[in-house]
Amino acid sequence: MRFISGIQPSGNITLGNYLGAVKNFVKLQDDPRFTDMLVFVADLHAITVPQEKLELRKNIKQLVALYLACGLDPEKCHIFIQSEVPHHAELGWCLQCNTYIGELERMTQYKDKKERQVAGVSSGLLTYPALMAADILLYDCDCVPVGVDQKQHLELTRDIAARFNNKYGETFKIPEPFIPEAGAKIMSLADPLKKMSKSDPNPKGYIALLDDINVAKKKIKSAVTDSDATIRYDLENKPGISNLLTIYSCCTGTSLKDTEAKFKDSSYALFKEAVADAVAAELEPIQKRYNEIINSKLIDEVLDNGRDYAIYLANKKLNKVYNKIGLGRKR
Ligand code: AQP
Repeated sequence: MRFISGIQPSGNITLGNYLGAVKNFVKLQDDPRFTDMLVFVADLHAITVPQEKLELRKNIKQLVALYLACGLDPEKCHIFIQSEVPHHAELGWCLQCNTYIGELERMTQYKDKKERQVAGVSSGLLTYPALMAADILLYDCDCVPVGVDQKQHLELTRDIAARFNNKYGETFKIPEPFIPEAGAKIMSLADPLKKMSKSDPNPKGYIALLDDINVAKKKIKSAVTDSDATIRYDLENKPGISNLLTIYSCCTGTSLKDTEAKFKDSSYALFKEAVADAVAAELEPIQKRYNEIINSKLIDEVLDNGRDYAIYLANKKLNKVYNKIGLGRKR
């Protein structure tokens, strides 16, 4: 089976991106069901909202180094930058022409991000899911590991693929979502009703993988909780504590049930201390490897190989799509 997934270089990669996505990719590398893996840097998606040029370039490189530092192995997984494979944008356009505006307007991420834009909403923010569909359908992927927040986009990808197949004949494989059992949605530390996001203007809401360890610990210790003083998993009434239980569970590999039992008689202060230590233990080795990789030649080598492989696969699929639609001359 083949899988693909990507992350936008739209800021500093957070603990949410790591626990909901990257940590899962690393596990899947050793799952014998997966014989081919593609992980990319979704830079075309990042420009749906304004990005500063130098910051974007820095974030792209940083994300590749973090993929490697978190344990993605270029021997097992092809890593590439989306904009270096132009087929994504080309297929994205074809799929956009087979997607209805009403479908795009229903996407909750579009509605949320639209509200946050102060200086105008780009049409790319609306059409983003058609490009995401192209990212996946180009490679005949069997499944896409994502956090819960991307489930709706993946369902739209399946609808777009089925519609295209109906209209033009069998072209795309219909992919399945692959959502981790735990960590699928890590919440903001400043507002546990909101998802932890790398573009959150309030840095207290997220832990970046490259945050100074003491800063990261401090953010956990000042995470918003409640005044009820009992530690139990209750998303509705205790979202802050539930989020910290999830973070501890994902970082240490302890089940949620065992984590709850372990801390049921703790004070909030001791519990937060333990969560902060667990996060620090997860971040420290990643940061050490990151510092070894960020200025090495490995990044370009990995990206060149990943790009070439992605282009090889994408070319075949795009030719098929153009022939089915009747674009250009027969290829
Ligand atoms: N809080 C989260 N908990 C679990 N998983 C998460 N993901 C994102 N946030 C969480 C998963 O990370 C992957 C990459 O996401 P993305 O960068 O493509 O877009 P996003 O979902 O919009 O992530 P952010 O951090 O919220 O980015 P911005 O702030 O730029 O919008 C996906 O698999 C996602 O599910």
